[in-house]
Amino acid sequence: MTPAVEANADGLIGPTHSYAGLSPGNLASSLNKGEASSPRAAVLQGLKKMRLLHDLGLPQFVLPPHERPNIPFLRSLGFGGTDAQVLERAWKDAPSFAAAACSASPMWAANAATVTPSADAADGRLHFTPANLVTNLHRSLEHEQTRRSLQALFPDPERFAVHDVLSPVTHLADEGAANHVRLCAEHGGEGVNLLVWGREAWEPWDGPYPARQTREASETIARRHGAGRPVLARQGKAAIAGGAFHNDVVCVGALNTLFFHELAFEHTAHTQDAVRRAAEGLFEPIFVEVPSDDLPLADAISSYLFNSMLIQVPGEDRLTLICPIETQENARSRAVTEQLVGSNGPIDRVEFVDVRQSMRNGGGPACLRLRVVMTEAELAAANPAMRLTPELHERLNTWAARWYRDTLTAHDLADPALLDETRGALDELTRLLGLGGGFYPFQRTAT
Ligand code: SUG
Repeated sequence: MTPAVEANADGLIGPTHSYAGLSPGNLASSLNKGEASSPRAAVLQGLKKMRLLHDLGLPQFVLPPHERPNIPFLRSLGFGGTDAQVLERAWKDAPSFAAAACSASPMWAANAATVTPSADAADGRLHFTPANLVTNLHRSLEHEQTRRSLQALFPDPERFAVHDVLSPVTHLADEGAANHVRLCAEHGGEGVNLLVWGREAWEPWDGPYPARQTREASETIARRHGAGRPVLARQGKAAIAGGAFHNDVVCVGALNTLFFHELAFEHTAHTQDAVRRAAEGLFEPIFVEVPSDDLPLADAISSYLFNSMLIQVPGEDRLTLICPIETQENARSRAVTEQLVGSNGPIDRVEFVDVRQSMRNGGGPACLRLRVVMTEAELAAANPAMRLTPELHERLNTWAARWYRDTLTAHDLADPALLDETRGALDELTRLLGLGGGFYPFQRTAT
């Protein structure tokens, strides 16, 4: 076995971070629609979380925001003229498309891709399939640039396989790592890949909210990555109806521990048995299930207890749960964390982080990061300019303070000055992260 560590690649929150109510079934997104946002506070909160993980000793990478407003998309809808005119006309004639074109949703890197570490892959490479995110228009605009970011971060094809997105059709609707949990004895050892889906490709769907992942999408990814020991499990229908639009809203796992809400899976006992069988000869899974009686689903979702990062701090035996501050503010969720720490179970520490700006769009600490299990050689082959160091952290803080607006309303998104600001910010970022020329569409076309 080649030893490996768990790295995180977080989506750097973009300058158009806003509350546009774009995601049905994501209760926070709907609830906060139309509120003013603070892009500057948002990006600084995200950077602070990245810094915490770095300081705890986990390798931390930065995934750049995408170009928004997405002028090429608006042009594809037939809007013409200068870029400023395109934006203005789109907001006037097709405001829903314009709002989608402005979303900073690539920040939620747990949806960037599904990852298979080299220890699990048939060909010994580290695999990524960018998620097509077809369920929501604004998110379906991400995968092309996401693929470019992943290729910039993981450039060596001998070690890394960055696949094409699954065909962007509803039958293969895919939301990436938010619906995948890898369990193992040690990061570098072989693992069990739990892939959670919400509906089948041809199943008539009658839930109140969309089920964003199909079984066929999960199966396809396992097949193309050559992922060993896949376990397919159905997301609880009641969980989706209650606002768990991704499995990671009600479940998180690390090493041999799966921490989840009673309603997370449609067939809980069956799922546990399947994980146990798949883990035979490797490890004994530990299931930490929180019953609805202790924590009603509505509290789990509003407080995002399970959208926490479950990590092993280097040098420690047991696990640390990094929760959003909203978990601490909810008496029932806080009680669960206290019970965990006091129970002598697998989780012995809880930390709280403030990512409120992202939380108000339904994105907790776990949504903001893509977990990538990496060997020393893979770490050495990753783009060093995209790895967070205290110096880069400092530079990004300064950069954000210079370019990002303190407040942003829906009205401001139509402001042509925002185009110049966001492009100025991204141009500078391209240099800070060593992304090379022509990384963004606006850098490839004369305006
Ligand atoms: O896809 N919110 C995102 C939140 C993604 C959270 N990710 C994970 N659970 N891994 C979504 O629903 C809201 C944007 C808006 O309404 O302005 C949004 O896209």
